[in-house]
Amino acid sequence: MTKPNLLSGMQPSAASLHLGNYLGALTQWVKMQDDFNAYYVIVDLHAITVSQDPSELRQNTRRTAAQYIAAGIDPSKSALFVQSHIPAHAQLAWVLNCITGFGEASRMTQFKDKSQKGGADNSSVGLFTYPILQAADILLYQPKAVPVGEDQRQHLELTRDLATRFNSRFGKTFEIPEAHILKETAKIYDLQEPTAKMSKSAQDPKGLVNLMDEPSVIAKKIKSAVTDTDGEIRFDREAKPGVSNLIGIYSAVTGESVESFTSSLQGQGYGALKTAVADAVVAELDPIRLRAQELLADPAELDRLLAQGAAKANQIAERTLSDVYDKLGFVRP
Ligand code: ATP
Ligand code: LTN
Repeated sequence: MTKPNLLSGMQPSAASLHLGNYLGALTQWVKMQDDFNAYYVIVDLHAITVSQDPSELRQNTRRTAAQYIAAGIDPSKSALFVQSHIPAHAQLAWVLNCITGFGEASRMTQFKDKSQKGGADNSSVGLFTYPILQAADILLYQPKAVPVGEDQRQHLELTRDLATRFNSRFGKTFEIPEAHILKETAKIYDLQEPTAKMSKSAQDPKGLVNLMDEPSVIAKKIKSAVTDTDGEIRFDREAKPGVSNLIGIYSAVTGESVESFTSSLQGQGYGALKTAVADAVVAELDPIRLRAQELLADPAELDRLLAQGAAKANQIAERTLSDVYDKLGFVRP
């Protein structure tokens, strides 16, 4: 039986993924590669919707790829590739631009947020059409499932609307993809500000555990995590966000339930809690960091793996694009 297709994407916008990206998204992508024919794309065309330093972009693209492979994305099972290697993304995006209403695109809340932060004159037209390029990323691969965080729900709705519109005007061309929204319970919070999600755009780097951090750095960050003064080890997100975040991280990393972990620590203090969490996180991340470093030490091999992913992706992307061009009435060479 052939497996259904799955596609997801990540921006190469930082030198390291953080623990939130890893526990909230990447570990689930790793699990899903057995049940789906998975396509995982590093979206460099999306990255340039805001200004990028060229040498950092090049480095971050390879570093992102290395961390995904090190964390368990298997390039022999799934296609891991770079968006700009597949011309069809930009080509289909143009077609979809021409069936998207201006008002429809103007309603995207992520654009409103991002453009407000940078000021209207600093926002590019590329940032405005970002969700339409994302729709192209998805629709080229005919996926049934698209695993994303809650913040991407609106972009997935737009993608479904565009696919439905194209299919009804020109005949069945695209699979209508389902958003597979990653669990809220997998959400990891900032260690210094435990009511805010852990995010690479955080104010204070101490709040963020990075996959590429050395063990001593990880331990130090966890040991200086903000807690509270009542001294009780108990899971309660409202009353005890800092302690609950640490318990949540432990449970997500080890698979042990919150109840069993908290009862094992009864009578002990926050020092013991932090030591247990730091040890578990280091044990989980250290092999990933070392493997990523190994991969990065051989960029030619890494580029070969990405080229192999692109070759697999290009086949289906070209097939879909060619069908789209035919249906539109383009004269074919
Ligand atoms: P930003 O700086 O824009 O907030 P980010 O670091 O939060 O970015 P994204 O690139 O938006 O990360 O997200 C990549 C993936 O990681 C998404 O699927 C998202 O849901 C997941 N993710 C990001 N942060 C967390 C978090 N703190 N907890 C759980 N999952 C997260
Ligand atoms: N916008 C997404 C990244 C992204 C994506 C995609 C996710 C680009 N193209 C296609 C899923 C499918 C983000 O910021 N997380």
